[in-house]
Amino acid sequence: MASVSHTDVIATITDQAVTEVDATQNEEQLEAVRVRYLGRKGLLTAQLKTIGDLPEAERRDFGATVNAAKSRLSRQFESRLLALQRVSRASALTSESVDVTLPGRRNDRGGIHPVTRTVRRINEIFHRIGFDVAEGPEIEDDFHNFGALNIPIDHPARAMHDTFYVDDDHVLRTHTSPVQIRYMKTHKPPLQVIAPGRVYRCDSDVTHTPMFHQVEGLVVGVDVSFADLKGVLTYFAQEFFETDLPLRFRPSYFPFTEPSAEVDIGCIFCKGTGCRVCQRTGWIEILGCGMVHPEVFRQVDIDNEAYTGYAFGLGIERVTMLRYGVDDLRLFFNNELTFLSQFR
Ligand code: 2NM
Repeated sequence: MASVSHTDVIATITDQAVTEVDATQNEEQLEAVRVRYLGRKGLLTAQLKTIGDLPEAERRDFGATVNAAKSRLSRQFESRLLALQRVSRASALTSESVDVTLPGRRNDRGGIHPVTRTVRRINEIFHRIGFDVAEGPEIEDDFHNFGALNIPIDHPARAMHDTFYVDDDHVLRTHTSPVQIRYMKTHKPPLQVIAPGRVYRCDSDVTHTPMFHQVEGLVVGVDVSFADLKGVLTYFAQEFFETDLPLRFRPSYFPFTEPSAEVDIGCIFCKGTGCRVCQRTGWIEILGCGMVHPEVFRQVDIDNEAYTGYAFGLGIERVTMLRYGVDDLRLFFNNELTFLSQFR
């Protein structure tokens, strides 16, 4: 009778174990159940240890019963383990999946600042017709920025309220003419050069920024005339604005040129009929120019009997505004991407 009750106990334990195995929700719970029944101190393992209590004749059958129960339970564990692994792999596949159809995150692309674009365009146009491109320091001494340019000591341009002074003898250059002065001291005529770059004036309102950009041009040679100046500037304006526009030269005054002129182009917005941009005149001023003053040549040791020359200067921001239809100078200096990204 004893063996029957032992076999019943094993069947009960095994049925209970199978029920618990099937109820597990994850591998951790399953492993806990396995340890409780099949571990070294597990319930079924403990049954096997009672074999010594049985009569000799019953031990064989009992051992076989326990081993059969253990392998039944082991198979049950294996299949439950596979089932749980299938479930957890399936849920990992959904939760860890990557939607390859989602659009990627783009890197923003930089662009060339409109002022830089204009400088490059102007350099190209003049380079094509034989001009050299020169640069120079932004801090200049009084001689290169004023003296050599025939600008008298008491000229209003030298006043503290127009010029940024670094010290008694140095200023932030107020134009790129000092680059031309340096160029004439290091190059013999004939020469043709443009000097683009930053310039500084103590001025700040809706139409003036304390730093802006200029390009100045200079040609020196034998018999260089005002007609040559008109020809080159007309060519430049038509290349730059990509249209066959008229030029108008109005007499003006600069200390470093004589005669001097201011140059207007026919309004590119109304074609000369009169609009808001040209203030109903049909003309827009874009540059200043003239024949280099003999005193300037004397300052840089160029023989003003043998040579003549012309020079001109224009504001980069101004012609950039005209070319792209920009109506506010400050947009060039705000660094607003909504504005700048239109120039990519
Ligand atoms: C201008 C207008 C007229 C100019 C003169 C010189 C130099 F160095 F040769 F004398 N460079 N640039 C010049 C002449 C600049 O800007 C409105």
